[in-house]
Amino acid sequence: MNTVIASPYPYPLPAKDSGSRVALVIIDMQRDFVEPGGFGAALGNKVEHLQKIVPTVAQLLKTFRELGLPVIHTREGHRPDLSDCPPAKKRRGDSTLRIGDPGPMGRILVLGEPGNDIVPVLRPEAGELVIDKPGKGAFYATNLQERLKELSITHLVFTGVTTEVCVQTSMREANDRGFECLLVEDGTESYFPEFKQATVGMIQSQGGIVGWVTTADRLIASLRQAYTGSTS
Ligand code: C5J
Repeated sequence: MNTVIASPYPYPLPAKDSGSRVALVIIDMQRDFVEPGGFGAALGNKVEHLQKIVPTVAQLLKTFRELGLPVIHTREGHRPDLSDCPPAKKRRGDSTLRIGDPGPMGRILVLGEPGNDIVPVLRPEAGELVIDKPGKGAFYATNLQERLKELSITHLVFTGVTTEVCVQTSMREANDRGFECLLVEDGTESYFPEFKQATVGMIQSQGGIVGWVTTADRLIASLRQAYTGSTS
């Protein structure tokens, strides 16, 4: 069996041609969260924390594409009429910058606005799944579970932002649905480094209560070994 060096113990990869597949999940790498001049920055967050993972996620994306492995992108956003935004969610946060309000990159967290786009270097390619989600978790009010089943995906590798909010929520939802979940520590970030560290710790605690944690280099080497027979 091919495994990835991970914590709390090696992560098992599905065997080639086993009928079971591993997919990369890239959570919410949206311009509004990641780029200077977006919604996240307007709230006073340090987007530099998030920007530093972009090359790592790009490297993972390239590897999955080269190996012909599935990729799933998510975007947090709401319909323009906000009919899918619970009033409690809209009421939260900074009173001058709420969901649906005009922001620096278009209406905040509204589908189709420039700020809702994925950063150019990670832009989805034709054939890749793009899940628009109104919640923090990627399974809530989406068809993700059905799509994963159709594609025979049983193993999910999580990257993206922010670690303690949408990444962790999605990973917990996936874990509860029986997916084998792996978090790439250097492929996820938070505006708050201490929240990231706490999340990485809690995911792998108690024998992997939510899943496993690894690094991009380790994952890439194992994927190449498992699916091409070579690490280069
Ligand atoms: C995400 C958020 N993507 N922090 N959203 O984590 O509100």
